[in-house]
Amino acid sequence: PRKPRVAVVFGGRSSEHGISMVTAGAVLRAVDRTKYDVLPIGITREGRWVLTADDPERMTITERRTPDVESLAESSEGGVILPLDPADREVVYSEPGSVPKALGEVDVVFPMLHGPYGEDGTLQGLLELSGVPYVGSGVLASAVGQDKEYMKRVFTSFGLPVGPYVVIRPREWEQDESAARKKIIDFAGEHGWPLFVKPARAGSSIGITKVEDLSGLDEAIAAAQHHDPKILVEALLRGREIECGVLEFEDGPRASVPAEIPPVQSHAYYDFEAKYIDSTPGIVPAPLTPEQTAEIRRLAVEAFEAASCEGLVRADFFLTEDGEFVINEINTMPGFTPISMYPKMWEASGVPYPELVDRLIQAALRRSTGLR
Ligand code: G1L
Repeated sequence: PRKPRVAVVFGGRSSEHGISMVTAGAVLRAVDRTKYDVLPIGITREGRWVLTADDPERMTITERRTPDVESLAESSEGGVILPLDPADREVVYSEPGSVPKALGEVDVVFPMLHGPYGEDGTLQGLLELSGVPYVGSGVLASAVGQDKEYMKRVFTSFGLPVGPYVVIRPREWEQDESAARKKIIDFAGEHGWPLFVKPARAGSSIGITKVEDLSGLDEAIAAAQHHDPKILVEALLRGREIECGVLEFEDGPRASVPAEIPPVQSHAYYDFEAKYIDSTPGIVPAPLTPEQTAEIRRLAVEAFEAASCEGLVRADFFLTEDGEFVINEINTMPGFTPISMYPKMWEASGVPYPELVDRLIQAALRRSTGLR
C-alpha cells in the first residue's frame, strides 16, 4: 500500500515567517521517509503557495539570516524549487487567495504557520473545508488558544485557576475612554501595580507592556491596541514560571515532565537565534516536589481537555508564592525545533523528537475530518 503523504505547510504572511521555515526544516528532517512521503509546501510573504523541493538543509539559519520561502522558491540554482516533477505541476499555486488544490492529494497536513491565519483556527478551517486531516488542534481550540480572554473564560468555567484580569473591548474604548481607563485603575487599586497590558489576540510577546504606574498606562494601551483593538490587563503574579507539554497518545492525552523557565537575567541573552527558536534555557525537569509535579501534570491535561485541544499543547503556569498553580496560557503551536521547550520536555519524558513528530502524524491520521 502507498505511504501516507504528509504535507508540511510553512512560511506564511507573518513576521514569524523565518521561524516557521526553520521549524519546518527540523520537522522535515525528522519525518521517517520509510513510512511517509513528504510534500513541503511554502507560503510566501505575499501569500503564494509553492511546492518546494524536499531539501530541509536550505531551511536552516545561516550567517544570522533566516531563510524565507521566496528564496527557496525563486533561487534557480541548487536544483530547488517548483515544480519538482511535471506530474506535480498541478499542486503549485500562484494566486493569493486561491484554495490550495494540493490539499486534496495529501493524507495529512502538518501546519507550521504562526500568528493570524496560521494558528488561530483559520488555516484549520480551510483544511476542514478541504476535508484533509491535519496535525494539532482544530478550529475551536486554535481560536481559544489565540484569544487570551476566551482562554481564561474557558479555564475558569472548567475550574482551572487563572490570574486576575480585565478586558477592554474596542467599543468600550471608543464610547468612553475615561470609563475604560477607570476600570483599569480600579483593577490596579485592587491588585496593585505593576500591570501587564496585552493585546487579547497576538502571538508571543508582541505589544505587551509592563506598566509600573499610571503615567505609563496610556502608552501601553495604545501599544496593545495597535496589535488588537481588544486588550487585556493582567496583574503581576509573583512566583515561578513552570510549563508542561501535553501529547495525544493512542489512549488519550498525557503530560510530559514539567520544565521551569528561569527569570530572564539579561537582555543580551535574547539574541537572534535564541529568540527565533524559543530555546530559553529551561530547567527540565523542573525542581518540584512529586506532589507539585503530579498536580501540574493533572492541570495541563485538564487544560488540554477544557479547550478541546488535539494532538499537542504546551500549558504555561505560574507557581505562586502561596504554592498555588495558576494557568497563564496554552499554546496550541508551541516552539517546535528540537531545542524548543516542548520537544525538550518530551525528550526528558522518553519521547525523542522523531517519535514526537510521528506520534503527531499518527494522532492526526487516527481522526478523520468532521465532528470529533
Ligand atoms: F502541527 C503541530 F504539531 F501542531 C505544530 C505545528 C506548529 C506544533 C508546533 C508548531 N509550531 C510552529 O509552527 C511555530 C512555532 C514555528 C510557529 Cl507557530
